Amino acid sequence: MQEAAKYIEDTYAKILKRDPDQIEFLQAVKEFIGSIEPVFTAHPEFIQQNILEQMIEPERIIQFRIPWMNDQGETKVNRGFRVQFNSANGPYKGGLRFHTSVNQSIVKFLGFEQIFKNSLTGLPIGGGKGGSDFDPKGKSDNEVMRFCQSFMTELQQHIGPDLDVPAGDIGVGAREIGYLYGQYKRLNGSKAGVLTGKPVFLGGSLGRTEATGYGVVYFTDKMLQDTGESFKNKKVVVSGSGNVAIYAIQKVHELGGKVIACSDSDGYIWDPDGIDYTTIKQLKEVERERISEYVQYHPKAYYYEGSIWDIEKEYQVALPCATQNEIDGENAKKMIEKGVIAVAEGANMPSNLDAIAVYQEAQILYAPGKAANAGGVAVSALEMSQNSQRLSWSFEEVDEKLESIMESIYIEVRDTAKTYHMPGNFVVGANIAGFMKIAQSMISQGLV
Ligand code: NDP
Ligand code: 2IT
Repeated sequence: MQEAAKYIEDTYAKILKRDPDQIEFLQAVKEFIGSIEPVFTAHPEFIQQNILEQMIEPERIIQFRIPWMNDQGETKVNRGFRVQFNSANGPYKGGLRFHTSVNQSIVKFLGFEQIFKNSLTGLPIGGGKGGSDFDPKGKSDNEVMRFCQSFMTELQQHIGPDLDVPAGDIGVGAREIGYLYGQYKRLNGSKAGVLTGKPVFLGGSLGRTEATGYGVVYFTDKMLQDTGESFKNKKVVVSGSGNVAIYAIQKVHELGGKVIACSDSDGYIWDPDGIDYTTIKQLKEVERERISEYVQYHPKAYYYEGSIWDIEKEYQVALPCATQNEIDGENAKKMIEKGVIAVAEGANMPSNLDAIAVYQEAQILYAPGKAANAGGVAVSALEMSQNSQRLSWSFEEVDEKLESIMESIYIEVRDTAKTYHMPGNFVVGANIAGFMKIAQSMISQGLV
């Protein structure tokens, strides 16, 4: 066995022993280390400095209790987390997720992915992630506000504009960020740069709401164009109907494609006329309703219970924008049968390892989340710049910068895959390109 392969295998065995129950985290690490052997072969100093084990172990994990009171006057307790994973490239940066499934494994997998994603943006941000097992669904605005205040009362001592800058993720949008910022400000005074994704009148950036969805479509468009294709007349399936999905749908339509289906955690809708994103926006952002309601407004559409990836329609582009592990090997095979030529991940780790193997075997275009969904965090970093300069850029300026960042990421990922003799393998391209900047940055700072 080569030295690099053995080093990587031994390091994985160590983390498996340390955290055998952290299924999602182990999966994210496994996907990553599957790509990096050629780098360790070319750079023995990375082995000598044990850079992989340093990178896989978070710098710090904070876990805390969040007591809050519901509208009936009952005391509830949730668990909060912040994983400050890697600060080699700048302040910890990454979202907060509020979902019943949140635990240490989930925040660690998300934080680990975030390191490489943030590195790919080329902007000076480290990697972190946090959240809570609180479920905002069905809660009143007042309950969400009290929860956010309690969450921030604890979190505030660990974050800051130059230290750790959270943002949104599943279950955390402008409403939650507003409440979190209000409580931070009450305790620490006005420091807009401590959170991103803020409502615009609190110092948020124009274009941040749209950034992840638009970004994934910009990335996909570049990838399609490189093979002589485009979104024109393509049928597209987008999973989810939240922040990322809504703006992905809007941008696909702007570029001439037709999104025929989208979903929530209960089921999916199919609309032969193409999904009307303004209805989804109203249902999900304003009314906080279920996707099944869509058919009340669009009688030609159908609602089906179950996974969107069971859809029995032909389509060419899949944009998973819901959650981790929503696509398994069987779903991936079905996609190929239905005519899919490109998959680009708006969500983090939506395809499990079997699904990725199916895409690679079928040689379709596949853009992993850490590259394709980096537009959200990239515009978050632009929001940090605007906050520290105390100015705000127009929507068009931000959107232009976003598109150019997504293009640069695409080119870097594509070219890195070629350099390492695996042209078209964007998993390898994203992992290696993201990794190199962090590894070099960590080594240049010595053991810290
Ligand atoms: P939202 O909370 O706005 O929307 C999430 C959507 O996914 C909802 O439609 C939700 O349905 C669905 N969903 C959530 N959990 C599940 C599940 N277990 N099974 C099926 N569907 C599910 O979140 P975002 O749009 O912000 O995030 C979506 C994905 O994109 C996540 O993976 C996130 O990490 C990733 N991401 C987000 C970024 C951002 O800027 N917001 C940036 C980069 C990546 P329901 O309402 O029924 O729960
Ligand atoms: O997964 C992600 O990149 C996000 N949820 C966005 C993070 C951010 O800091 O904007």
